[in-house]
Parts: sequence; C-alpha cells; structure tokens
Amino acid sequence: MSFSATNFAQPRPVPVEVRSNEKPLSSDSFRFRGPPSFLGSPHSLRFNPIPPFKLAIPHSQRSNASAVTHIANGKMVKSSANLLITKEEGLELYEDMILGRYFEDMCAQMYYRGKMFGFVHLYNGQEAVSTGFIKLLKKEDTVVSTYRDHVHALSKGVSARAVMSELFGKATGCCRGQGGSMHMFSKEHNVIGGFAFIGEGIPVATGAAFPSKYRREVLKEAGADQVTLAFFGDGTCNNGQFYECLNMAALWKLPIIFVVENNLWAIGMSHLRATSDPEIWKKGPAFGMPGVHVDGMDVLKVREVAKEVIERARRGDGPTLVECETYRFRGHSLADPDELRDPGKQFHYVFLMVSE
Ligand SMILES: Cc1ncc(C[n+]2csc(CCOP(=O)(O)OP(=O)(O)O)c2C)c(N)n1
Ligand SMILES: [Mg+2]
Repeated sequence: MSFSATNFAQPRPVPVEVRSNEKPLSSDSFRFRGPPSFLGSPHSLRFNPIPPFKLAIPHSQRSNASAVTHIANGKMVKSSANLLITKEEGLELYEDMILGRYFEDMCAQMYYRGKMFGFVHLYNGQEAVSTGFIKLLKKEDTVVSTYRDHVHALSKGVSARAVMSELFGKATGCCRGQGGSMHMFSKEHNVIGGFAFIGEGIPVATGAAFPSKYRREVLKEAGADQVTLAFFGDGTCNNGQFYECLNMAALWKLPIIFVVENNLWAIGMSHLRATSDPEIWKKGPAFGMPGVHVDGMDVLKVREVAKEVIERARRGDGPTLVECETYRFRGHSLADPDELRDPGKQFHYVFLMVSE
C-alpha cells in the first residue's frame, strides 16, 4: 500500500538534529519565528544523527510498511488525494475545533473561580488532532483517550452539556458525575475513557479493537468493520504498555490506530530529554506496521493521514502508528502554573490561523 499523505509525512532532512531544542519544529507550515527557548531544556542538548532507516522486517510483512520505506528514504509517493474539502466539511472541522477551544477556556475559568475541583488537563492547541481524526469516524467506532480527554469526547459527539456536567460532578454528566475530568465515558458514543494512568488506555484500546476482527473473521459478520483510535502522549511512548500493544496489534492485524499527540512535554519533562529516539513514528515499522509523522497543528493534513489509516484499518489491513507533532498552549494541568509556556506562542498560532 502507499500513503498519499507522504507530502507531510516525510522525515525531516536531518531527522534528529532538527528536533533539538534550539531549532524550529520540522514542518514548514509551523513557520516558527525566533528562538523557541521556551522549550526549557539546556541549549547544549544535542543528539547524534541516526543512520538511515532500514526496514528490518520479514518479507511477508513488508506490504504493511512499504509506505514507511518511502517516507524513511525521503521518496515522495505520488499523492492520489489532496487537501481539498467541501464548505460543509470545512465548517464542521472549524466548529469542532472552536467548540474544543472555547470549552477548555471555560473550564479554566470555572476552575480558577473555584467551581471545579480535582485535576483538570486542558487540550488547548491540540484541537486539530482530535478533530482531524475523530470527525472521520462512524458512531460505532471507538475512541480511547487519556486524562486530557474532554475534547476527544466532544469530537466524538458527547454533548458539551454532558461533559461539562461531568466536570461539575453532576448526575447529568456523561458518567453521572462520578468520573470527573479524567474519566470521560459514553457507551452511546463509544468513548471508553478517560484514563488517569498514562498508557493505561492503550491495552484497553487494543482489546476494544479485537471484537471487530473476531466478528468479521470468526463469526463471518461482513459488516463488522469498526475501528478504534487510541490517543496518548509522547511521554507515554516510553512506557512498556505501548510496546506490548504495538506488538499484539501488529501480530493480530487489529483495526486500531495509535495516535501519539506529541506536544513535546510530559508534564515538565522535555520529550528530547526523555527518549532515546525522539521520532516516535519510527517505532511502527519496528513492529511491522506503518509509522507516519504529520503536522498536528494542521487539521487538513491530520485529516488526510487519518482518512488513509482509518480506511486501511477498516478494510482489515491492520494497525498504524501516527505521530502528530503538536503543542499544548496551557500548562500540564490547571494546577500547573504555566511557567514553561511561552506567553507569545498562543498569539502566534492565532495569527497564523487568521493570516492563512
Ligand atoms: C503510570 C503513570 N505514571 C506516572 C503518571 C504521572 N503522569 C501524569 S501525566 C504524565 C506525563 C504524560 O505525558 P504525555 O504522555 O506526553 O501526555 P501529555 O500530558 O503531554 O498529554 C505523567 C508522567 C501517571 N499518570 N501514570
Ligand atoms: Mg506530551
């Protein structure tokens, strides 16, 4: 198979060094200006360039990873699709992202007014990932999230009232007020968490992907083509459950997409200081599945990748690992004083959105 999305899944020309703390992020469309010293890590931090990537999986599995070979070798695969959308689709994406942003801003307001308690982790800045992926799903598809879960639930169709009521601990919340911010759940919408422990949702998502395959292949239900999206962060990719589940999903060719929202931070730990190879997408081919890197600040690019990998999972071709390079505009949680954030950053992105 081939990915038509390779125009934005291509590797950076100098893969690891570009992600040092002193350089702009990889994609041109980020258009960072000025030194991103806000990343907070020592300027002396440097990584050795890695040798060119070689696919080291058995021939029988190579079809799954051929696109990755192209990506890794810097070859452009001819795009069969494009980033064009209809006006209605554009409005749907815009509305969903604005809903996510305003919802989270309102949470912050309520939290600082003392109306909301416990840990509350906001999603500001990462909306293009949730919208780009989840708006392509059918109702019966499943979403598994983390503690940064409000916007994933909203994108999947849980009403803002049900999510906000949950945050206020009300019986009208989507978990009857008993779950709170980190435990969004809706059976009706197939949102199955909301997990406070990092990596906890990945095996749950892997398990959720299994019935679809079982029903189609064992019970011979032709229409069983549900897919599962597992969202989690860059820091979580250093946990064992991530690797165990990549292995199982590839082995069983499960209809799951592992969506890494790489916002460069795990609480206050820079991604570059915490992982041996910062390019997370490369871990896919190590397990025999494609790994794709995409600009997670661009909803159309995310959507194009999402379209392809969701269709791939739906037709039974197995899992994909997608690394979305994004950024959170607020602190890790509302209890975080935001001291690692660059106050100019949010304005910068808003300006880009308006000027493009
Ligand atoms: C098993 C476990 N260990 C440690 C923690 C504490 N913890 C909460 S969030 C977090 C960082 C996660 O970072 P990342 O995966 O990048 O997600 P992000 O917060 O950036 O969305 C850690 C270590 C936890 N919740 N669960
Ligand atoms: Mg992170």
